[in-house]
Amino acid sequence: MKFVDEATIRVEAGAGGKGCISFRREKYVPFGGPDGGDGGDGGTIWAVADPNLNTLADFRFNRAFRAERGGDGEGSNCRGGNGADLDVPMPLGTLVYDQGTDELIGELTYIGQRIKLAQGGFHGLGNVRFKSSVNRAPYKATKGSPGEARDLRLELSLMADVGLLGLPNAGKSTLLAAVSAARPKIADYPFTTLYPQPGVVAVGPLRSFVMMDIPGLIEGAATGAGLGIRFLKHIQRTRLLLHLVDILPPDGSDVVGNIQTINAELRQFSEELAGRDQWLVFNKIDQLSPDEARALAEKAVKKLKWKGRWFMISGVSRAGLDELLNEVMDWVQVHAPKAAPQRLGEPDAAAVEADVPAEAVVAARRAKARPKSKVAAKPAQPRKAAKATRSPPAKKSAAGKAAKPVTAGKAKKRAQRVKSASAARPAARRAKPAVKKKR
Ligand SMILES: Nc1nc2c(ncn2[C@@H]2O[C@H](COP(=O)(O)OP(=O)(O)OP(=O)(O)O)[C@@H](O)[C@H]2O)c(=O)[nH]1
Ligand SMILES: [Mg+2]
Repeated sequence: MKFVDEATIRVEAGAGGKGCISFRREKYVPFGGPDGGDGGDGGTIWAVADPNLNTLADFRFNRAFRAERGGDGEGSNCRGGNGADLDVPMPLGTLVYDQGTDELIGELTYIGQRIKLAQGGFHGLGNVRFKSSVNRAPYKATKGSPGEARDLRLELSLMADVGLLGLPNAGKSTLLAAVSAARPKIADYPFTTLYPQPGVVAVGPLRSFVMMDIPGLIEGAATGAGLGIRFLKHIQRTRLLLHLVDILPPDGSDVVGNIQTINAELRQFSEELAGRDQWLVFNKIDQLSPDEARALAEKAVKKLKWKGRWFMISGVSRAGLDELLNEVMDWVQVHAPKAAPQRLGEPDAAAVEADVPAEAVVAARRAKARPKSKVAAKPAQPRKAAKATRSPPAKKSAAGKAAKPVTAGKAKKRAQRVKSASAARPAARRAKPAVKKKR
C-alpha cells in the first residue's frame, strides 16, 4: 500500500431541523393553543484517533464527510430527532489544519482522542416558544442554523520513541524486523524501504517502546537526492535517534565520512533534530571477529570525537541486541515526556513500580482524556454538602424587597404560632364529624 502522509478533506456538519407551526385541534378542546415542536440539532463531525490506522490512504478516495441534519419539529409538541454525530477515524499523529486559514485545529496524540472538526447546526424553534400573553396564537417558528462546513488539510507525522537513521543498506530494516513484529522489506540494494514503518519492541512485561524505520539518507538528500529528507519529519517526534552504521561498508567507503554525511543532512533538515540524543550503532559485526570489530568502532569514535554512547550489534546474528534494547528501554522510561499526554496503551513506569493493574492505568487516562463539559468543570460537591455550605438566600417580601432580619422576640412568637397550629391541626381533624351521605 502506498504511504500517504497528506490529504485534503471537506467536512459538512448537519443543519439544525426546522421548528414547526401547529395548533392543537381536538374535539371539546376549543382554542387548543400552539403546539409546534422544536427541530433537532444537526450532527457534529469529530476526528477520532484510531490505533489501527497507519496512513491517510483512505482519504484519497473518501474526501467528503457529511453529518446528518436534525429532524424537523412536529405538531403535538413533538421535537425533531437530533442528527447523528459522525466520527472520522484517523491515525495517531495526524495534524488537522484549516485549509483556508492554515490554522492548526488539533493533533491526535493518544488513542480515542476526539477533535471537533465541524459543529452541527442549532435547532429551529417551534411556535410554542413564541406564545405570550399578547400573542396566544403565534404564526412564527425559526429554521435551524446551518452546520459548519470547512476544508481541512490532514498531515501525518508518525510517532515513535526511537528513530532509526542511516545510509541505505546500513541494516535499519533488518534491525526492526529482528526486534519487533514488523516485517519491513529487506534487500541488499539501496532504498529498499520507501515509506516509514513503525514497530513495537517488547523488552519485557509492560516494557515496550516504538521504533521507526525510515528510508535511507544519502549525500545531497536535503536537495532531493535519493528519496530526499521529507521522511525525516517522521522521526521528528522521536526522542532518541539510533544512527546505524555499516562497520564494513561493501563499497569500501570511510565509516567516519558516512557518519558525518548523515549528520550534515540531518542538520540541513533541522538543527533541533540534529541536536537531539543520538547513539551510534555499529552494525554487521558478525562479519568480523569481536576484536576487529571493536578496534574499528573505537577508531571511528576517536576520530569523530564522539561524546555520546555507542554500541556494536548484528541484526542478523542478534549479537549485542539485548544490551542495546535494554539500554534504549531504560532511556525511554527515564525520559518519558511529562507534559505531553500519554497514549492509552503505553505502559506507565510509575504504575509498574507501584504494581498498579494496567487496566486501572488505562481507565484513569481515559477519564483524564475525556473532554470536560462546563457542568463537570464545577467543583464536584455532594448535594447536601453544597446546600449546607451555601448561605441562606435573602427572603423577598411580596413587594420584592429583602426581608428585614428577624429579631429574637419575633422568632419566639413565630415558633409559638407554628407550635400551636401543629397541635391544633390533628385535634381539629379528630373533631371533624364524619359527613353522612344523604340518600
Ligand atoms: N552480515 C550482515 N548483513 C546484514 C546485517 N544487517 C543487515 N544486513 C544486510 O544488509 C542488507 C541491507 O539491509 P536492510 O535492512 O534492507 O538495510 P536498510 O538500512 O533498511 O536499507 P534501505 O531500506 O535501503 O535504506 C541486506 O542484504 C541485509 O541482509 C547484519 O547484521 N549482518
Ligand atoms: Mg530498509
